[in-house]
Amino acid sequence: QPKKEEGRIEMMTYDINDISAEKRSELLLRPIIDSSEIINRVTPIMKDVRERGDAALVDLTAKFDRVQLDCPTLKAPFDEKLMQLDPETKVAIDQAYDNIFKFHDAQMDRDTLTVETMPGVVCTRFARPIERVGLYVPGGTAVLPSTTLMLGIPAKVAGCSEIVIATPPRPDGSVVPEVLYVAHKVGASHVLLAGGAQAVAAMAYGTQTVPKVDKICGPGNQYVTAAKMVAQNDTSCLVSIDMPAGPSEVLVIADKTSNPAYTASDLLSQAEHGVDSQVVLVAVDLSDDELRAIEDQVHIQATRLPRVDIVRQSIPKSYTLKVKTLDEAVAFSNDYAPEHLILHNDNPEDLLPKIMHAGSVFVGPYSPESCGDYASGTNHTLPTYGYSRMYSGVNTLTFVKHITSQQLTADGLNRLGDTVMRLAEIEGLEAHRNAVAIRVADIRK
Ligand code: HSO
Ligand code: ZN
Repeated sequence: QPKKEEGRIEMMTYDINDISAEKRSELLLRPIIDSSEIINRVTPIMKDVRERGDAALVDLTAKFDRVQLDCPTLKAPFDEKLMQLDPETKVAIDQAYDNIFKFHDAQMDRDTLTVETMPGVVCTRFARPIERVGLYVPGGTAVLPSTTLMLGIPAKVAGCSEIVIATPPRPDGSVVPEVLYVAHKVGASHVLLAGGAQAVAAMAYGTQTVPKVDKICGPGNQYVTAAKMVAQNDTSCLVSIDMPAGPSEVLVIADKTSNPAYTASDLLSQAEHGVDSQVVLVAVDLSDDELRAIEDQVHIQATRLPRVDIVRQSIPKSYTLKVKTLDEAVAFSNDYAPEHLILHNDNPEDLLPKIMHAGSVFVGPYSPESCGDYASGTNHTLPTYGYSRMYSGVNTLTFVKHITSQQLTADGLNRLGDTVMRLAEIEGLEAHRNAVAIRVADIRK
């Protein structure tokens, strides 16, 4: 590896054909999170909220957010004065809302699935909304009205009857107006001004002013994630969660046809999220000069960013992997299972059939991740940490469950009866066998 220049914002570089199998495995790993320690820290916080409700929320918000609230909850209808936006912001949110609504509305499962598996044996499946949902909108280093859109719209489309949104208050104790505007648009019933484990606990157990919910969704820091996992494992509150979450991440595949400035801009839009953001560039058969052009752009663009201090920490922890072929790139990406995958190669759409694991894919030079983060229509709450191997991002069906039903005719039961009776016999469950036998005896009389 060539020596790094002092002060240059640069990723590490590896060549897939020079590294050992161990190194390749290591590059696929995310930072290890010691969840037991974090769980030990969130458990007493959650117990406090469970026992003391709103009083605990007020105390914990004073302690962690340094904000003194009289009441932690806003109830719909929300005060219009608290959601005043400048006209351009309102137009932008409304446009994003419409696109996200369109894409998520199209995902809704409105038809009953009906299959006659045998003559007289009819099985159906139909969707019902999860009634009460809690949506966590993080605060932290950036305000995130976009996350309110990404969680609130699918919940609304699914038909959830109670939408509770939790978000940390601003330093003056007020709610971010953009968040409240979106909360209003999606028909939220409550906005809880709290963050962290205390917000999750309030929604999981309910308080004097916060309704208890059935499912908690949304990204958050390690404490939020740990609290969601604790709540999910606590059968006394009977709550489910969307998915485990880790730091946000992107993998970009770039070949000779890619625009170095575009590629760098995509790497940086991920790197600015946080010091723990994961950024990977897979460079396909690039010459030293071609790679250097991307690296130069990363450095130049990074130094101009207001969040350069965050990027200075996240970029050096990130890496470029040099590969010879597109197939090597895809194989690595599938093993990494990124949250976001950006394709800056020739005929990028041809690669899609080979992509096995990714939260969301951004195809070609004019599809920056930023569009999916905000406004094109897809959801930005996506599986991180390699969980895109088995989890989908948040979507309309996140807020829906399915019920199945069946109806057999006498003829159907007559045809199926012997099979069921035989299987019941094998399992030694005589009452099961009898429930069929008693009917079949009548039918066959
Ligand atoms: N890229 C983030 C989402 C986001 N970006 C919100 C900007 N605002 C995680 O997918
Ligand atoms: Zn983003």
